Amino acid sequence: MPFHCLTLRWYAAAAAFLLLSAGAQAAGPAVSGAWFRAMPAHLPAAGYFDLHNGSSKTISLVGASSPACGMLMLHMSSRSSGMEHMMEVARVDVPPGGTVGFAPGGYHLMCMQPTPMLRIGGHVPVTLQFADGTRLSAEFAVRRAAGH
Ligand SMILES: [Cu+2]
Repeated sequence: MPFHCLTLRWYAAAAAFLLLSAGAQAAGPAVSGAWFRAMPAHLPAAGYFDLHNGSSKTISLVGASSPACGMLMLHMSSRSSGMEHMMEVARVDVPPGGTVGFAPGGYHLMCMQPTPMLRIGGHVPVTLQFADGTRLSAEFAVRRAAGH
């Protein structure tokens, strides 16, 4: 009986360790609801998504790239005197366990020179770069300006 008990205990410890490992892998940055608003005539297209930080440290988004965009910038929209302005931002911080929404009127990605890959109804890959060197790839749906 002692041997049997020890064996069971070992299996329980191994199972707990495997669960912890799987949890650690999933606890990085995560992207959801990602899409580009395609504009006519290859005008710059804004990209929207939710960025979740599943880790216990603040993460900082510092850049993005996509083969569907000549250049992909981090932008912030703001309103002043009735006009919407956009400016480039160097980094967007997401607190531990938090989510930052990239949405119309606020943070967004800006696809400066859309290539023919950016087709309405399709998907394009985007790579997000973080300050700690982490990279995260995500698929962005491409929708017409109305958002569907
Ligand atoms: Cu913009």
